[in-house]
Amino acid sequence: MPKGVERPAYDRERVATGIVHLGIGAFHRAHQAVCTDTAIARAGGDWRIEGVSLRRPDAARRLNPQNGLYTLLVREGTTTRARVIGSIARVHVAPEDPGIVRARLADPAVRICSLTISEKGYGLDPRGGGLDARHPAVAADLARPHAPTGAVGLLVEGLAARFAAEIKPFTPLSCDNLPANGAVLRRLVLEFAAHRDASLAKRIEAEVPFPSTMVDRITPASTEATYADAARLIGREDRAAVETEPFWQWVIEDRFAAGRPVWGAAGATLVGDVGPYETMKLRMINGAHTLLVCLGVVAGLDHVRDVMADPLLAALVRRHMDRAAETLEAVPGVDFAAYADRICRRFAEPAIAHATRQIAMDTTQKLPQRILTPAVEARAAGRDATTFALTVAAWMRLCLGRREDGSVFTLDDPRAEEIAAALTGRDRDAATIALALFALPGLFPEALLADHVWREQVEGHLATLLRQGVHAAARSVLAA
Ligand code: CS2
Repeated sequence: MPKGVERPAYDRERVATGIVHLGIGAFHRAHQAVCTDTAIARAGGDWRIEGVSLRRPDAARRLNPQNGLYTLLVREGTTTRARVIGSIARVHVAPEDPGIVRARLADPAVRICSLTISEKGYGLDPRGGGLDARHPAVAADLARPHAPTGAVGLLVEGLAARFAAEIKPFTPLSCDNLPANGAVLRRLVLEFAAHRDASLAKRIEAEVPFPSTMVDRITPASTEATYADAARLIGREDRAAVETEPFWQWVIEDRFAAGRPVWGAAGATLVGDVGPYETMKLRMINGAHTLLVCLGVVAGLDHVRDVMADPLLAALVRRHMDRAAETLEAVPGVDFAAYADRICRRFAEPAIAHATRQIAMDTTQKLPQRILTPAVEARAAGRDATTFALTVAAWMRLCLGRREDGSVFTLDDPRAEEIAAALTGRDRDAATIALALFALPGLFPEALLADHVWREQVEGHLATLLRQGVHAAARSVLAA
């Protein structure tokens, strides 16, 4: 191993598994797995991670042959630092090994089951926030609860197995960008469990904590450049390498059924209430992301940094952060203006190639918490909600699947078919497009649908986007 590459500072073989993680993608490897690696190095504890892929085998194929080890590249300016992370013990592929997740979750040594399964993995009904029985994994698991394939079904089966064997429950730990992610997961698990057996639901309700967490680290999907730099820096091929920025933040509600790693000693923040941090992060970072990527994709800008290199668009992004901040309650120790400045620097970082298409994925799953809920609040408080309206218009423009230069792209969204059906024959005129997309069941809150002034704003921005383009729309909002 070349000098200067940090390696696990502990004997991996002597550290047993304490965590099962569902959804072992790049984000987990750049965030929680790193913090856990540091925590084990600082204070020991049997807290290594067994990852689970719920669908594709890629992560297992890449990580298992190298005994779970992988390279974390941290990029900033012209520097790329490599660190080898040792916290992942192995990866299971749930579809290839049905029963493995249940077995691992029934192991008393496993005390936490964390998740990064993305917004769409939860099976959340946008209408009421409960379990969506039409979600493919939820529907399949409700039909066969003892052979689950989705996250919620697996958690319930795992908890049921623990109770049956008189083992203390593990703590489910959501690390996805959802508001009150612990409370959301709890509701879904309880509703699912109640379908199986009311007493199981009661027991989960009484005995299982569902802490919420706020996670933050910009993690672009790995590319050939990631693998090439990893190979150069560590001196061997690593197709499991991930790349990220120096900044990271993890705020965790400190309620665990059977302990946790000393994540605090590794830089995480343990608090009693994650809510204000989560709302701030979702509205300021993720909301601004959604605005800038919808515009960026349409304008043919491939990376977040390209959007931020355009002074007009960067000013618009900053304006949106300020408007988002106006909807927030105070967060201990945080100055929103300084927080926004920092996010702008992170977005603009030239060393980070974060694809606008990557973030624009699944926007229907992201709009409610990032844009629509704060828009409702801003309107109710009589505040300016123009940038929220522009974001919705930009998403509607994105839904047309063609850029300003006329080139086409595929909309990557679980509701893409519905969107395409709603737009068939209607994709020319702003008013018709807006009407069709406002009618998507469950997406827009009633308060916005009934707000004619705001709807007209959306339609107006969409008309500008269609006729004059992204820059004209940005200019008109900044001038207002
Ligand atoms: C992004 C997030 O893909 C997205 O929707 O907004 O993944 C974002 O990069 C992270 O939340 C940053 O912490």
